[in-house]
Amino acid sequence: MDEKKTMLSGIKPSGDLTLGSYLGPLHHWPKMIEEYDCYYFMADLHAITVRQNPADLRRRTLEQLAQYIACGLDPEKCTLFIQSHVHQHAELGWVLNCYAMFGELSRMTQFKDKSARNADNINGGLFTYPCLMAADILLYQPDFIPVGDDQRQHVELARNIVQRFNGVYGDVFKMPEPYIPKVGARIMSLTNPAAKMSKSDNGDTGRVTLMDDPNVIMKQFKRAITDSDTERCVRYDPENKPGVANLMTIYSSATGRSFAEIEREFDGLGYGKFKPAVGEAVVEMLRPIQEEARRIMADKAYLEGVYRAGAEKASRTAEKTLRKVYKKVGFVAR
Ligand code: AQP
Repeated sequence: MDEKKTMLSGIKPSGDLTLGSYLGPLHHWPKMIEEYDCYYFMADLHAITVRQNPADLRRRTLEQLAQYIACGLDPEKCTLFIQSHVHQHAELGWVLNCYAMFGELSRMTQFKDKSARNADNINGGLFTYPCLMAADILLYQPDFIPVGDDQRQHVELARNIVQRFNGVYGDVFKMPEPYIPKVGARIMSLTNPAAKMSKSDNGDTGRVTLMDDPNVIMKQFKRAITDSDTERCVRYDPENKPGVANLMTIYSSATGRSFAEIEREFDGLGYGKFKPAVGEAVVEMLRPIQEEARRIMADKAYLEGVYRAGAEKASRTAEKTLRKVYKKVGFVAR
């Protein structure tokens, strides 16, 4: 019998995957598939809380799948699927809407941030998407979920929903535990180290995408913000030198070197040598991923096979949970 624990994660195809998407969640995922029964998805239902160009959304969803595989997610060893292909997400999402409180949803900092950024489109989905996220998680009864620290609040909400729902109907959902990786947990914008590097910041010079040309990557790093003090030395001090700390985090993730080793390596060399070195390390880290992603993207039949098989497998698991929920709340069986 398969004793592997289950885990699940997804990324919205709301923009091209960035270095933040990679060093935050994505590069941890392949290590997980040996140990856990993993479900990874393209969260297209979540992407439409912000208006998307339909052709771009379709293209990015498939590119994201190709990039997942290129980053080491072997479809034979984990389940890769497109969220909208597994209808149980939207269905359970609705049910959970009825078990989340207006007050709880109003407190979500992401809702506040996103409504401020999309003042002309503060739609209902933006408000209730944490319920859909709870459904994404709970359908698969995972043991834990890897999340960036900005998603911690959503996992808390999912846990509240579980407590509330199980309190009424018995043990329906497994209580999910958040897993927050330590190094590389949060990659900041190269031009504004106070803001996270985001996929949807179009035209932002602070962003590096997974598929950026090496010349573009080098240019972005050469103009990255370091700090304004006169010391100009490479030292890990996130509070006083957030730009340098961000670059050190990126360099450390790309090379496997510790912060102490990096400080020694650039001792007395200043930022003029450090910034291009970070750029080169990133170019080298991404090179094999880019080549593999291009190769996979060219094989549409293969990609289609992967997402169809993934949706079938995910649906089978998700349906078991949904049926149980429908029965518990009192829906007549089909
Ligand atoms: N810069 C980042 N550093 C570390 N982790 C990051 N994540 C996103 N950006 C960084 C983590 O990626 C997971 C999935 O992200 P998502 O696309 O579902 O949501 P998001 O956090 O809203 O990502 P973006 O890039 O900021 O999207 P947009 O621009 O559309 O809002 C999450 O675990 C997240 O922490």
